Amino acid sequence: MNSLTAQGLPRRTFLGVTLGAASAALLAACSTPSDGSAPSAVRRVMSTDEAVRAAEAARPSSGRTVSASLRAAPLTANLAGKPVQTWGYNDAINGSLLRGSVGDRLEVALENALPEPTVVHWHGLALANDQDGVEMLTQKDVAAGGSFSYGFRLAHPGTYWYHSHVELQRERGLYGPLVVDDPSETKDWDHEWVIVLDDWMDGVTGTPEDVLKELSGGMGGGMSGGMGGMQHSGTYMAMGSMSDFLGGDAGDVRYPLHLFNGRTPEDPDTVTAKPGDRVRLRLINAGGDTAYRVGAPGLKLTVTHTDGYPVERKDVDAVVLGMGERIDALLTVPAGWTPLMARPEGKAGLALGRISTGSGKEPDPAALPARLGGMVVDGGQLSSASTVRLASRSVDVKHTVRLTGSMMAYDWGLNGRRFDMANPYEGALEVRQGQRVQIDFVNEGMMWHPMHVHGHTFQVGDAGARKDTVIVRPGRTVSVFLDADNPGQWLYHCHNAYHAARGMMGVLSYVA
Ligand SMILES: [Cu+2]
Repeated sequence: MNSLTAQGLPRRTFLGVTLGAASAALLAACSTPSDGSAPSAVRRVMSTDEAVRAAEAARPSSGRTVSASLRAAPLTANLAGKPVQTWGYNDAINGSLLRGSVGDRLEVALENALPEPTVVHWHGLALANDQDGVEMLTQKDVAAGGSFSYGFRLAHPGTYWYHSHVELQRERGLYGPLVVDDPSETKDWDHEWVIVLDDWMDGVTGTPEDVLKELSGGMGGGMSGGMGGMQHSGTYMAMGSMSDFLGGDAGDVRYPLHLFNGRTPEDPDTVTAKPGDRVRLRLINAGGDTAYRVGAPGLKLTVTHTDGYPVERKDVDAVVLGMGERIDALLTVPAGWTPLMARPEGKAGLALGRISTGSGKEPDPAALPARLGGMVVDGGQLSSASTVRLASRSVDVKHTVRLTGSMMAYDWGLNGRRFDMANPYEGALEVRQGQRVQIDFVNEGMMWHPMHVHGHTFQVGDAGARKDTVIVRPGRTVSVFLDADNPGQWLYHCHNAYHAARGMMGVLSYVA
């Protein structure tokens, strides 16, 4: 059952560095090509290099600075009528909305009041490499009780988000939305609704660490003699979560709650509007192991953007977002109450928000349809707007990334390798500034993966959407293209928190 692991690949060579030696990852190192050929000496473009500063200086500048602060700390939230101990930014699950315009410099003062180190990653932004917030690779961890000042230019408009890049911290409440406005955009909507969805278990049935411990035992943990394993189901492990839309296993983890802007359906986020108003939805999936299918029963959504970038508009009945993805859509409000539902794909549960025009009867969550059908799309199935489509040119370098591992052994990896922060460049995807890069994500397993690349917005196929996170279904290959225009060392990984925690990560490495 576990034939897709590191067979035939060279044994990992440990350099003998420890995780405490943060500087090890910040030094240029020899690389071991993924094809097993002899290591070659290359010069890596590090976050402290002049090329990184030059790229930042070349970004648009409005001359304005937007300042914000984030305090990461333990907190008590109220979920479904019960107090829940967790961690979040600025004393909330789902942190403050951070917002600026293209060209603004965003400065964020992070205070770490957690009992352990943290970092903040700015998901989807093409920013300076040394501000990307990846522990070890682009910055030293911010120690418990410490602080760090992030500062970078906002290069592109759109819907983004920020989160701790210590993966299991994100599974608490350490995330929030980030919107970059385009001053030249014509507003064809009356209201805006920023919506962050999340699968929640922390403090209710256990902790993210409890989940990872159980999952790491593998699905085979309850098997005897290799028979009957499919019946095994643990405290947290979800068995039989299947989605036709996602092509197989939908997820690994059961969740007692699904949150819509940090709230449960008993106490839903509600916006008020007039009949006929248009609402711009900015949907963000902050979940750890859950894709959400979002829609308003009986109403069409006009999809306008995914991962911040415009698409050819499309009218659909529902959208699906993998973890880390965003979709913007317009919704025209009818008179009465409009439930906006997010059903966890392949799992039971509901995240819910509502629009009210001040008349009619409030929707009963229990009476909402179990399934949102009709025309359903995910962001990776859309076409890019012509204004953001990559110029046609030949590919300079092509990398193949096999998505490997299985739920059986819970040995998720890339090209059969578990990421090792002590040796981050092993198997790195090497690129040079100015190249057109093709990355083929080849899913060899039985489960989908939302693949995310830091610091870049790739294009899916020849004319597909511009994205930074794309769903790769089992048995399928998704080819993405990007222009290597943001020098540095960038993580790329599965945005399933538990897959990433098990090592489904690698580095997109600029070399000179
Ligand atoms: Cu994954």
